Amino acid sequence: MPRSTASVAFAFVFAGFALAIKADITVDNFEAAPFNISDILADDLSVSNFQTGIPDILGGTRKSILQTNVPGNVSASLSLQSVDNGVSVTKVRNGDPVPVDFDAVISFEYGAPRLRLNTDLTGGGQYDRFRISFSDLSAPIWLAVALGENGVGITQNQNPLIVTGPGSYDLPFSDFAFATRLNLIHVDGIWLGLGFSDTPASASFVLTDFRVVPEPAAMLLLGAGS
Ligand SMILES: [Ca+2]
Ligand SMILES: [Ca+2]
Repeated sequence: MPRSTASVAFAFVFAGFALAIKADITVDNFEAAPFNISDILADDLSVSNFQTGIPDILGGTRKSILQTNVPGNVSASLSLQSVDNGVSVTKVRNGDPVPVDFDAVISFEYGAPRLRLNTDLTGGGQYDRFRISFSDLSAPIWLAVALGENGVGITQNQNPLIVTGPGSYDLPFSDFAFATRLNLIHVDGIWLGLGFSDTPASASFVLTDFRVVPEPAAMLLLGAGS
């Protein structure tokens, strides 16, 4: 009975699609709103870029902030040319200045302070971690995520995540210190920070995705139950 087989197959496709949609929250997939910014030490200030109305990202706004802390330069650009686009970030340090914590840092802000996301990051208890993906990385970088709730405060992951190569890195919510009593179901702002260390003098990475996902085992159970 070809027709009923087809409807059954269709039902499975739709069921799979519904699960895929519920399987995570895209904070930013870097698939829209290209930009290009760069910074040099000269003014000792950061350079930023604020974009609004971006489809498919949480809250629809992205603020990108870039700063070099040593003589040299750092640049970031998002161009939409590949299947999985990402922000390409490159730092170059001139000479051997007195070492600082980071040669250069880049961060991305979603929501606060200009917008209150008021988002339930757990998706009703489904999700328990951030997942950040890189398609390219020439030297280790430091990664941190901070969360803000309006009128409550800000909290950050306690153990900095060191990114050592291309791939996806998980940051469980359990790694955040909730001393400020920030509630994961009322998150207003999300901040992702990435820092270049002082070795080597030049380095680069491509950040392709930033999302909230379930515990991997929970996802397997979900798949088994479908
Ligand atoms: Ca500067
Ligand atoms: Ca992407």
